[in-house]
Amino acid sequence: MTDEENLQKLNELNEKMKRGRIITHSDFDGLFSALLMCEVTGLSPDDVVVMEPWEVRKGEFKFWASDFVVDLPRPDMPVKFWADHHTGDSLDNMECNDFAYDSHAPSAARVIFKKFVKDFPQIAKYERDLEWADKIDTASYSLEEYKNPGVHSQISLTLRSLDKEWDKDYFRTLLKAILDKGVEETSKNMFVQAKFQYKQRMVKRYRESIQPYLRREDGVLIVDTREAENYLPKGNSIHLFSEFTDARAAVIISKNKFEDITLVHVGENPFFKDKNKVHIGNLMRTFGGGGHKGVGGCEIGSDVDAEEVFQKIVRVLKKNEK
Ligand SMILES: [Mn+2]
Repeated sequence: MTDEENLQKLNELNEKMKRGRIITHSDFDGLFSALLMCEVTGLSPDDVVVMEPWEVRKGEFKFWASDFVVDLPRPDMPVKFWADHHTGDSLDNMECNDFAYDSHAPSAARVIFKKFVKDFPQIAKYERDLEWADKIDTASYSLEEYKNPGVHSQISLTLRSLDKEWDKDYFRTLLKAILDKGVEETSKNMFVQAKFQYKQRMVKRYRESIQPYLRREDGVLIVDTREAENYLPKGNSIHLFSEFTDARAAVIISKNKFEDITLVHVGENPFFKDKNKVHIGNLMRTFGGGGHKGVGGCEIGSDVDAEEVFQKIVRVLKKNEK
């Protein structure tokens, strides 16, 4: 690169740093949080960075003071704006940030909407979509709605594939489309529909492939794939409860052999929430993870006895006390 090109790159970066970025989570709530922030800040989907909560907690990502961070844990440095609703973040030393935090809000998008709708009435049109951001983030839909997903759930299902980098491009493309023509039209897109159909086939395959690793202890479903030889499709506890409607909660434990990390995902039965009394997010926090009342997870490093942690989690869920 010539000096002139270098200088141009630097100037571009400088401009970008002045404007800031929208840093968001890769799920449906993250999508809508970013959408609202695009409307409020005037930033474009190209300024959106998609991340996972654990990437923020790791502390390796370099935030800018000009960033808007949404539906993610609080960054370890002051940013321009932060909004979230997950339990587990401390609000100490917040003087330097503008922020919106409500651990009881059903979605981060809801937190953002509440904060800005008065000053930015153009976001009022997303009211109905937000109800779905709430529903999807808290898994508050009915068994019927799960079996026959509407447009919002369809889009939500398409957000994650096995290719993370590609997912990020897709996320920004979706943002552009929704800003342009709304959820309904976007969901009809041939490409979105193809992804949705594919995902549904994957869910079916997930259910089939975990059968040998699935057991039931009292009202708790356990999927333990730590010893699985073959690659298994990724799935989520919600896909189990449509079959086992009378189970209270599910624990999915797997191992990332490359990084020597044990992953635990816990979810309550979303179709019968009142059955499970345990606050799963709080339970996960005691093991360095996090989440909400009804869903959470943690990563166990090789320095900790994963089996012991796993047994503890199962014991608490079986006891089923508040
Ligand atoms: Mn969220």
